[in-house]
Amino acid sequence: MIVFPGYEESIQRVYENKQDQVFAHWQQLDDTQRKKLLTDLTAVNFEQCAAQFSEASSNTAVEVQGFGPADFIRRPGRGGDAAAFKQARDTGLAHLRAGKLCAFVVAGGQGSRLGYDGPKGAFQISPVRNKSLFQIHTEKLLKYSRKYGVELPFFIMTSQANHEATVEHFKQHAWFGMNPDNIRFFPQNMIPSLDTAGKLVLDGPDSLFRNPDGHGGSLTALQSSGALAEMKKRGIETISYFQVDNPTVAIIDPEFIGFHLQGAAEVSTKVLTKAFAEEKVGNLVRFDDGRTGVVEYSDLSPELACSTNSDGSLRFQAGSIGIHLFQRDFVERLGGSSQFALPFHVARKKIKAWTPEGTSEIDAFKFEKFVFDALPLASATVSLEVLREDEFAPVKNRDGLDSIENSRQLMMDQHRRWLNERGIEIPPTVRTIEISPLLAVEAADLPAELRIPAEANIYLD
Ligand code: UD2
Repeated sequence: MIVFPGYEESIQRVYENKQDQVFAHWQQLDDTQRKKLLTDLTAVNFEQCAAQFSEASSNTAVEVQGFGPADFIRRPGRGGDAAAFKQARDTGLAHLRAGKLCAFVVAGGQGSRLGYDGPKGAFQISPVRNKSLFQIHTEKLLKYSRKYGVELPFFIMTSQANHEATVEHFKQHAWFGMNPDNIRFFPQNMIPSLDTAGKLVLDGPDSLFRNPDGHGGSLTALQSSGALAEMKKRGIETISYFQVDNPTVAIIDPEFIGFHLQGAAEVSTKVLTKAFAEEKVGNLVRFDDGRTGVVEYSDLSPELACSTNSDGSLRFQAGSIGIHLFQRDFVERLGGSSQFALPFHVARKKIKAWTPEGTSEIDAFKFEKFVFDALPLASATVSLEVLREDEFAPVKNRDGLDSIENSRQLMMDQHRRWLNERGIEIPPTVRTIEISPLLAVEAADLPAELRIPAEANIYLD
């Protein structure tokens, strides 16, 4: 057994769990490297690794049974009750104006799929001014804040890969006008990947191969980073959760908040009608025991995804788009109890593993938590329908589906619709158009007397 002062217990645990292959090159390491490797190993939860491996290797793919489609609140004009929406709005506004809301974005991802080497949130996307996703979201919050006369703190989950670059992006742009005291960054946790024999893998002589623990890890990271405690101190009761890659998300939505509160929900979620059967969004389901949940597109068989009702509509038509509300005390309960822990989803992927003989590609298991697995753990949930054109323009890929171009076009379409709604004429010369969130986060914010010059590129602020 190797020895290193101060790490006796950790070393023993590594041997007890038969993971001492990570010490094969011990003699070649200097003391700094040894300490670094042992620090990584000290953070490993070996029991959890063993349980994850046993599940991953037993090949128990998620069984596509035991659930059916779930119901949701429909919008007025699509079967919903306009009076209920008005009432929900009033309830939501009161909660919001009382300072009980904050915004929370999961932004651990990198822009690699967009061909951008940096935090995804720093990717520049707006059609005229080329604002980054972070700028759009922050300016929206500033606008909501002014509009509703209340401070709206912004919590941002980063990852180890992009934490510093994210903070730097905000610093360089003077926090996009927001008071930095109201912005809090914290990185998500990482967990070890395992090879197909359940062994820990190295990604360098002194470091374990680890991957971010998924956006489901955000709920534990909120707790461990102290963000939840800060929310409590600020009197925040409800967390408005969204994904960084969606520039049209209505971050603060009084109707959604109102329905959430009226339903005494601990978690609520927004859904839209899927564009096609196998669209890459989660599927809103009702489990046989009555609980609501989401089954990820990759876990729903093509047969079920494509199954239809007698009128030809999709059986699983409600798609989850990663917009949720969480009660703070529910997240506290989740973070503080292993009973409520979210399950891990496993993906078999190629990874670059380091060994003393060199680096090579190997098959490995990566583990991730999905935040929507919190839904079935809640005592009550609310699912609200939104319109795709109002709230969903994800930018995922350089080209093809959910492309950069698509997302820009959807933003422009939304802004054109707002102007039309307000009766503001758009001259035929206009090719690209962008409304600053600081001017409007919905049509009603636009001054009806606004005049648009006959030019090609229009930016309204
Ligand atoms: C996600 C949803 C899908 C649908 C779709 C809508 C999951 C598993 N899938 O699919 O159901 O709602 O979005 O756009 O939720 N992130 C982190 N840390 C992580 C992993 C992800 O911060 O460890 C962030 C990431 O920066 C992004 C968001 O979570 O903002 C979504 O992640 P994704 O792009 O991997 O999810 P996707 O598109 O497969």
